[in-house]
Amino acid sequence: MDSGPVNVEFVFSGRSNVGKSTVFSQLFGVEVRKGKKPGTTISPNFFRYRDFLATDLPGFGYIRGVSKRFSERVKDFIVRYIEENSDRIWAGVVVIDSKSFREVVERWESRGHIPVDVEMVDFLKDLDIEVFVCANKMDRVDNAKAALGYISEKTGVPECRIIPSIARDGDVAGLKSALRNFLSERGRPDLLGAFK
Ligand SMILES: Nc1nc2c(ncn2[C@@H]2O[C@H](COP(=O)(O)OP(=O)(O)OP(=O)(O)O)[C@@H](O)[C@H]2O)c(=O)[nH]1
Ligand SMILES: [Mg+2]
Repeated sequence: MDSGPVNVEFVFSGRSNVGKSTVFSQLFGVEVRKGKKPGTTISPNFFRYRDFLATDLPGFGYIRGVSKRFSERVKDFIVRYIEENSDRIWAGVVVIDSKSFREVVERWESRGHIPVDVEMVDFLKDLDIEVFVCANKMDRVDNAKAALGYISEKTGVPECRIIPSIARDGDVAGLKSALRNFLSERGRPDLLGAFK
């Protein structure tokens, strides 16, 4: 039944250890490996429903205990995967750790670099993929409003597309409804059953 072509795909991307796999399993009700250590997801996790596919990509950025060369290969894989499937990828969910986001951005900017999360958002936009930012680990943030505003300012994604979550505690309701609304607006309410 689910063996025909995939026409609609959502990808979940972001730095290592931000909670991508936790978000993914909460949204779709599937068990995937979640880790204490960064670099838990080495190859993607897939969830299929009719002609819809959700893909939990490996994390990018520094991975502890893993060579720089391997990290580069993971990054190349992610970029190639998204480019090759861009025609069917309707949405990219960039998951971030709301607590460490500011610190990471400041570190990269102080070195004159573009933060990888920002780079990923721009990369998706260039491919005409709709971007949602999942601001995860909100339990570790004191001032939610300030944190969400900062994320919006740095990524250039409007605040209505910056969606807070605490995936560890099962709180992904905001992201779930945003993605469901998006499918409905795009004429595919038949795919709403993909969500838990
Ligand atoms: N405090 C807190 N921890 C969380 C939250 N969501 C996930 N975590 C924890 O973050 C750690 C990493 O979670 P994963 O889902 O494996 O992260 P990932 O982004 O898939 O990691 P990689 O596959 O290595 O890229 C785990 O210990 C989770 O329990 C959250 O909302 N709050
Ligand atoms: Mg993972």
